[in-house]
Amino acid sequence: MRKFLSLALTGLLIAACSQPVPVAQDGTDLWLAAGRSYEDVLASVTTGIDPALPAEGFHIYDASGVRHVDAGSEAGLRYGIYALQRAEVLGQAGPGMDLQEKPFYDLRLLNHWDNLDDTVERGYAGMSMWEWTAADIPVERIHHYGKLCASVGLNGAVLNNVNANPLVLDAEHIARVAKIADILRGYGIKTYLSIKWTSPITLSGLKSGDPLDPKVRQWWKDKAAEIYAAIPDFGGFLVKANSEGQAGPQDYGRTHADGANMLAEAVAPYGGIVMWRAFVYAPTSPDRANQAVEEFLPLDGQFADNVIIQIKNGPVDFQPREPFSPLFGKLKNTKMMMEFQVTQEYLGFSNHLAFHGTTWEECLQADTYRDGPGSTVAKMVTGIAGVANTGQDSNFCGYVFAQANWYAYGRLAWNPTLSAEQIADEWVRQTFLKPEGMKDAAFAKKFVEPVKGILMASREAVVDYEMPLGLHHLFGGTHYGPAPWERLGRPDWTPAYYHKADSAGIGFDRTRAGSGNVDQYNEPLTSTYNDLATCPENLLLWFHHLPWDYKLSSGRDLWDEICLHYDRGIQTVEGFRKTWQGLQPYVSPALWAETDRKLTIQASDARWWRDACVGYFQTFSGRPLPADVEPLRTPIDSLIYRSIQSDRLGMPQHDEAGDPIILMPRRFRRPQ
Ligand code: GCV
Repeated sequence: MRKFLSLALTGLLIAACSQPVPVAQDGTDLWLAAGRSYEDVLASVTTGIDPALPAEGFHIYDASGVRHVDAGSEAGLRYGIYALQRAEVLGQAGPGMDLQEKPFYDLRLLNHWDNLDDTVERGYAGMSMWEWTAADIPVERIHHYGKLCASVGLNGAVLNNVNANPLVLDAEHIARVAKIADILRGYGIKTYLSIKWTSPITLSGLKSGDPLDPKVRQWWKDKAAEIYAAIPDFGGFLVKANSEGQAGPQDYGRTHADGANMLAEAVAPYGGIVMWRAFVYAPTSPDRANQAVEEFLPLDGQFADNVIIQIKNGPVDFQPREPFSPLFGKLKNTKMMMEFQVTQEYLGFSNHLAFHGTTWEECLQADTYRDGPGSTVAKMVTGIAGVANTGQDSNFCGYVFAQANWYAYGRLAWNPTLSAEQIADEWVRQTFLKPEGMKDAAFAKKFVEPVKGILMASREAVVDYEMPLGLHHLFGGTHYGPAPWERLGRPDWTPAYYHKADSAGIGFDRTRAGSGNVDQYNEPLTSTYNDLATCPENLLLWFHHLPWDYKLSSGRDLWDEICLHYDRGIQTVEGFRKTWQGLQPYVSPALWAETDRKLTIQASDARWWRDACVGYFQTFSGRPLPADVEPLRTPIDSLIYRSIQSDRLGMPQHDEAGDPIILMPRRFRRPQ
């Protein structure tokens, strides 16, 4: 008996000793957490600049037992060292390693929507990371940012919001921007600025902003000279003009091309560029999705060589799912640039786990058929920009899983053919430290794989619980919660404009019989989208208005299918929570608890979305919920016209249980 007890105790002891011990980390290293430091990797290899290699390219190889990293430039060398560091973490840096790479795009930018008062438009990670209002620039943070960007190959940053403040071009701000540029240059990053069209009027009292007015043209030339004197490698301007109330050349009867070319002329002598946004739409149009093509196609071929048209991935506005913007398949003689949104404006801010690797993979790999089959969106664009999700938070992004989107964006900007799954795998292995005493294989199986599974399923989960089957823009004012009932105000800012639900059915008719949006795509897409038999079901209600009893491929009615998708979204997030619960032994307590709280909020928000949308649409469909879905948690009468309480920066508030704090509609609120 004694022998048996002692054997059992030894067994227990061994089991206890072999328990993995999570490594404490707080997420401030982001994906540079695992592996050797950049400096250690650099010190361990022989480096060389080889002008025969592409400027930003590198070659890692072994010769005579020595590891070499050669590159076309200092920037290329940096990318090579980071690539080697990543390969080491991924176990791909064994003897005989031979890796040669160069970036697919020359322009790989982050766009910061940071305001000069330090607020960040659609920022969910604290105030502006540039600290515009502080006495001096935050040197340490900017170095940290530079390292993170360089580690994924990003080489440009537009520092300020596209809804620009003209003061960014005054002498004081130019001097400040020059200091930031001096740091970023060390990481191979060029600095750019967004400009306000009316700057000559506000800053120098000019009477007009007409791009054909010689005085206006000279003002911009002088301004460019002033900027380049301070920042010799300044990248150029990003412009939002004649869009959402911003002024632009059309106010003077001129075209986008007139405006862009005037700025292009000002920066051309210095090698600068102009990124002119195609995000334009008028409230009177019957279909907002048509407008970029309507305005820009007639101008194809009229833009200067150093102008590039920056186009959002979808034709509306960074919705959880949109088809790619038809403009990508239409412009033939104009340079185009992709605009993705890294910050999660429409996907739960920094509260919801929504990995965009899959969103962007879907878009980049989509075929525009512009030059025949194989004309992917990735091949149509010559540059790429991502609206950043950074702020002053110590982890930059508000939450560890939000960092995955910055990482994924950078990796796809470097190589748009990478798969979302590979990127997810890389990010998990580089970000989360393997617990002490745990073998690589066990870590991969027990932690990396399940977390990767969460990432890969996450965007579709958001689509399901926010707006499945091609529904879009069902948001309330802050773009966080649901408001399908909203129909007051500017029509193209209201959900009712997009879902068009009535007793007959739901969806936006963009077929030839409707807004004709399908005709902006090239064949065979026009026919594919136009025809109900071939339209992909995940875009069904984007392109078609259908009766509630329309039969889907599952054999179910549209109404039932909508309910099932909302329910599936909730169940998927509940699955994430369960998986994460089981991962507690492997993750730093701080990171584990942070994510656990976020997933609790996400699951509750998913129910709020479902209750609001299904409950509201049910008032039109008049049908019961299918038997196999979770019943609504809150009846529609208690949700309609209500929104979430937000703090002064617009961050939504949740209670201890993670439930959204829902406000009474304004007219029902008791006077204070
Ligand atoms: C910077 C959407 C966002 C705005 C943003 C705009 C744009 O409308 O809600 O915050 O403004 O897009 O991309 O210009």
